[in-house]
Amino acid sequence: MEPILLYGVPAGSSMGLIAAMEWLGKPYRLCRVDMLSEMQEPAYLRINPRRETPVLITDQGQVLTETMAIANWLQDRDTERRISFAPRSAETDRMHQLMAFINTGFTGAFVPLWQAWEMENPDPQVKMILQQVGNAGVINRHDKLEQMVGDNPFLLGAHPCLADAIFIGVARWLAIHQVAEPTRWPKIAAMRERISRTPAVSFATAIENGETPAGSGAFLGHVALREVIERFGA
Ligand SMILES: N[C@@H](CCC(=O)N[C@@H](CS)C(=O)NCC(=O)O)C(=O)O
Repeated sequence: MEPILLYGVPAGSSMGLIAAMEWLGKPYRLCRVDMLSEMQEPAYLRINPRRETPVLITDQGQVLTETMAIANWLQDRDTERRISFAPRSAETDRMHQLMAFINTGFTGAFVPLWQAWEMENPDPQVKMILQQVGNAGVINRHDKLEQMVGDNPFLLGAHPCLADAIFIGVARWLAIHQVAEPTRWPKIAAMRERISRTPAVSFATAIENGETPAGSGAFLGHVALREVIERFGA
């Protein structure tokens, strides 16, 4: 079977993994998960007991959670090195370094902002503190990433790789939460712009928006979440 990537809407980080699937160019399917409704249902816990996206159903029908594990699965199957580099190379080490930074501190800095955003009947003081902590963390992590981004067109050179995929799924959260002007970090802003203009990211964004874009040809269609849970859930 083809692997199935479960991606979360609205604005899930998993959008970047859809782009990675496109760059990889091997057949895959998608499963759309509304994080505000479907993911809150008890049935979703059969797929991910931590109630999160992304999730990959592998070609062996195994459920694989966690962005870094899914990225590693893709890297292992990237025999043509379209989104990764030779094992044990300096580029691979650097790619893993950037992926780890983006998936941990950089992504995690937004958590208080999402918590404030999701609060029902919020206590204004609690909400304000969450926003202050979130804004400070996001600014700090952007300062650090700005120092790490080189002068290449993409994070690791002339072509996008898994690090660009993980970055682009999260980079838009800066604007969503209106933390600061993106131009405050010119290298990050230029990188985001370049990655966003790739056909794979346009495709992934259109998929998120519920459109039916023409992609690379690797995408074989959606599978309903109910079917995924029935077939692959615990
Ligand atoms: N450690 C997980 C975190 C994934 C994650 O934070 N997913 C978000 C969407 S981008 C989510 O599912 N959030 C659900 C929620 O917090 O309600 C990973 O790296 O895959």
